[in-house]
Amino acid sequence: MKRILVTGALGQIGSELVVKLRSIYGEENVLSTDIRKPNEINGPFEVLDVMDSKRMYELAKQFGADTFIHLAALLSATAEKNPQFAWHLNMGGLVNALEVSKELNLQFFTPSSIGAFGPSTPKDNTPQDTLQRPTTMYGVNKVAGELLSDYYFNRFGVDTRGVRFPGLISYVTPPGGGTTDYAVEIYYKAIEEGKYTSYIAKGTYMDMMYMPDALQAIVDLMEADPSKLKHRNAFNISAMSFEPSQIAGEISKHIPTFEIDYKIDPVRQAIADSWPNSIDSSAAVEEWGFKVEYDLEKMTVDMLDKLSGELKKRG
Ligand code: AKB
Repeated sequence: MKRILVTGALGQIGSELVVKLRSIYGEENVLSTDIRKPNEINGPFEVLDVMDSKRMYELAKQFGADTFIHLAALLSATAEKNPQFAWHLNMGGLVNALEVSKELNLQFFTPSSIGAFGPSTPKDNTPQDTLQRPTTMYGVNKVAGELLSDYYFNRFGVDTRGVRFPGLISYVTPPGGGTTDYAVEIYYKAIEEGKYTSYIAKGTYMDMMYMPDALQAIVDLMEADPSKLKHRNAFNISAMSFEPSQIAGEISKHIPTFEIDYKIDPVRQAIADSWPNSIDSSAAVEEWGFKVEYDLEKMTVDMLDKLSGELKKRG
């Protein structure tokens, strides 16, 4: 990776990934793009609607990109509200990005998700290669995306790579429209109000990861020796698996008066119930040395500390 174009760069992953990539590869070597302009522009930025394939091609060519990181997509709960639009954006944007990567010979990354699994997938320690019959539009998009990325590698030789992200937790940019978002909201509410009403039921386990580990995973996979990659586009990766009362218990160690109660959102609960409890990341460990630094305990200490500082700054 030397000249990197990122789509969806103002989203939850993109806003932090761009900063990390610029710190490694140089500010001028990372082109941040999004459908909207940021409040403040730091470093190279262009407005890009990923449905506009012509502009996407032109921007990548003008910038002299050698790497394409495609993040623009709707998350699971939003996709369920407007499945037709989700298909249009998630698949249309991905095909455009893969075509540009094929035409300009770019290395390519796009994230898949634990959402690529469904109710018939083995629930615990879900294997790397297993049944994938998701029941959400997001999941359908993710499975199709995994297959399409494999196809562009096998058919056209595009150096496509990807991971199945679990829920990502960070204090910088809140996620929008995901099923795992509760695990971010809970920290905001714990600091601001001392209590949280969870839309996900007690006992519902899902995989999660702290953002610094997710960003490092992207860099490590993109830098990995291609001859070692057997899976390429859909590596299971996870740092922890917990359910709402466990994260609440961890927060209570630092805010002893913190309380959690439950008001279940049937749509997001049904999505969560269709996903694994925990996934097996061993293929990622073996093929490119995937590792994490944060477990629930360490993440909670850092989240509460950094988010308190952020919220004070924001007033
Ligand atoms: C979501 O909840 O939709 C995402 C994901 C796990 O892909 N965070």
